[in-house]
Amino acid sequence: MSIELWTGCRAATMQAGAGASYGLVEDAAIAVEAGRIAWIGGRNELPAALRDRVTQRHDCGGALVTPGLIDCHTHLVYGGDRAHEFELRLGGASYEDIARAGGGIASTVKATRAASEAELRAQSLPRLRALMGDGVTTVEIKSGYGLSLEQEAKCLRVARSLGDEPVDVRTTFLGAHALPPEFAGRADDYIEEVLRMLPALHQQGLVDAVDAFCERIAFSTAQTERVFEAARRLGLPVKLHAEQLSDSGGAQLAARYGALSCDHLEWLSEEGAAAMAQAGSAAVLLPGAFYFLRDTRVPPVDLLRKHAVPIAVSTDCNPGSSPCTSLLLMLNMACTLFRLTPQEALAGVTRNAALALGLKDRGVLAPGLRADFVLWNVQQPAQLSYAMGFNPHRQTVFEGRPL
Ligand code: DI6
Ligand code: FE
Repeated sequence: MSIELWTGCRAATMQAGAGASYGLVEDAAIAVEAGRIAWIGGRNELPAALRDRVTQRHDCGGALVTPGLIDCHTHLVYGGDRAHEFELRLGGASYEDIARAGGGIASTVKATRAASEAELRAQSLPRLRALMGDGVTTVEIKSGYGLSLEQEAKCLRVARSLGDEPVDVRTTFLGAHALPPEFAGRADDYIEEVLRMLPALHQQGLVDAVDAFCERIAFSTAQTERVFEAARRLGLPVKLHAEQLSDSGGAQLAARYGALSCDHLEWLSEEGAAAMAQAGSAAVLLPGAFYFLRDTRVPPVDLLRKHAVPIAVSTDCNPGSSPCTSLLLMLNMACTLFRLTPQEALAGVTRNAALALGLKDRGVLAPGLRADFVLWNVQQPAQLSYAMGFNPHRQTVFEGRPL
């Protein structure tokens, strides 16, 4: 097998263990074989046996190289937009007021159901491409705007089809996102319906993980638990939208089911953080939603640090609470709004985002892992968090293939 060699760069490997460092390698070389990293280290230390097999060389021109970015929480497949609700909120209405009045998620459900599969794909693709332009090589996409078997299947098929692009798409079934209008006042009946949808969607190969929105405007912990039990029966991992608007103990519940992640967490308690640490669940922080909803309650980052809960950062790309398609901007907001360090923020969109998706083959630059990496026109990794709205992306390498 031939080897391609990338040199002329500094590499932020993001390998854990080196304390609060980025795992920086100066004057690095990255050897790629069959879409995987065969070797990474200082250029002068490249083993001769590998050097002899190099068939193609790439000069990175002094770029900083990081792992491909991972956006581990998005709802990017949806129809329409909610600019009008943005205007209503600017006029004084709250996100919860709008949801209770039948707007919010319900209005996106209407637009999503009305869109054909091709239309939905056409509307979603520019959002995905924007993320890819920020160096994203893996993206998680949730369903949750279809809310019936047929419509959820449509959304998940669109999400899967977006994987034709040079990006790895992971799909999450979020049937328990909101109550569809035909089930108004019958949340328990709708949960029964979700329990019927899940095995069918799983059988169609459309589900990598299962999520729920556990909140006073969505589903209770008891209802969430029924969904988690169903996921467990199918051997599917779970995640949870937890403690976004109130502390309902969702994190403890998710931890009992070994959740890959709990997401949002503005109202997370210490008990919740401890439970997550014990279960090995990642905390996915979503500064875009915090910002867009003008939230004032910052997630308890100190508690997460104290209990050594891995912190991930994501766009939460969705039409209602975070119409955001820039993961780089989330780095800045995670630092500015939540006081993450730039190192924590970058780990949050690489190493820890991989944990939040249960993916062990990416998120750091190390031998044997996927050769997904990004060349940036910066010197210091902190520059990626520092800039606002400036994109220093130079090139993405996806499974060893320069794009
Ligand atoms: N939490 C969120 O932030 C999004 N979904 C969720 O469960 C918001 C979805 C929307 O408003 O359309
Ligand atoms: Fe979300």
